[in-house]
Amino acid sequence: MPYSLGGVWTNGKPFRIHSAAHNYTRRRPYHYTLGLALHSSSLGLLILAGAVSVIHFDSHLDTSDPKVLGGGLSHYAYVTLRLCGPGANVDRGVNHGTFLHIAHEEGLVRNTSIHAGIRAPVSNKKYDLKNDKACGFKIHTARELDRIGMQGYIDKLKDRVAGTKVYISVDIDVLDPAFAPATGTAEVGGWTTRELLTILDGFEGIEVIGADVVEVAPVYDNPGETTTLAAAEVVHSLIRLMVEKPVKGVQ
Ligand SMILES: [Mn+2]
Repeated sequence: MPYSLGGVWTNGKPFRIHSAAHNYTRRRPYHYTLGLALHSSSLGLLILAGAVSVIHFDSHLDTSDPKVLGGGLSHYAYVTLRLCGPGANVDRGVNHGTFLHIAHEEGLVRNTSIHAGIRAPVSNKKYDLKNDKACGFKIHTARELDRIGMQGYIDKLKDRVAGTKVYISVDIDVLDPAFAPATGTAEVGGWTTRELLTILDGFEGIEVIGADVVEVAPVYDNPGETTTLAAAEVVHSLIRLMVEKPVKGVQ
């Protein structure tokens, strides 16, 4: 079953939280959620976070128009939306490839958002890329890292979200299958675990209001648990960002 960690600010009561994350953060005004989830679960956390810049690490865009890639509304996504967004229209084809499109329609995504690590093919290049831009995203491919270097890549991402509250969503398939084989829609040509961790550590100073790591499927992992080890370390980096730079104006 997919495994994920999400962390999110809420002004109200905290979501049910994992004891480890809770112990790590209870002296800070942060609330975290941990769960088992596909990427569609990020929508529930985004509803809690409000209008934010999304830094979306993934090999796929996940802004697909439900009219093109609709259907497959999962029970989990339905329940999440019912719990987190009483006003949300849940009958719109939420799935792990459309949730950012829905988030945009709900006014949750600022037009300062980013995809990073992208390399998967799109079904209709012209339409999908235009739609993606309309959803508020700028695309940075996985291979762009080879061209502009680590610091250049980090700087581009940080410049785009400067001055805004940021939600970081990490689909583990942003990593190359050599480093994260246990995921449902693996794409070759991705980053090493070290590269992703270095990018995340380079975000020091960003106001991270929430985060998640999704699409890890431990049942597909190898005996060395390569994927879950990588995911755990990504989680650690995300928590550190949130703890070290408290978000202003949130109690
Ligand atoms: Mn993906």
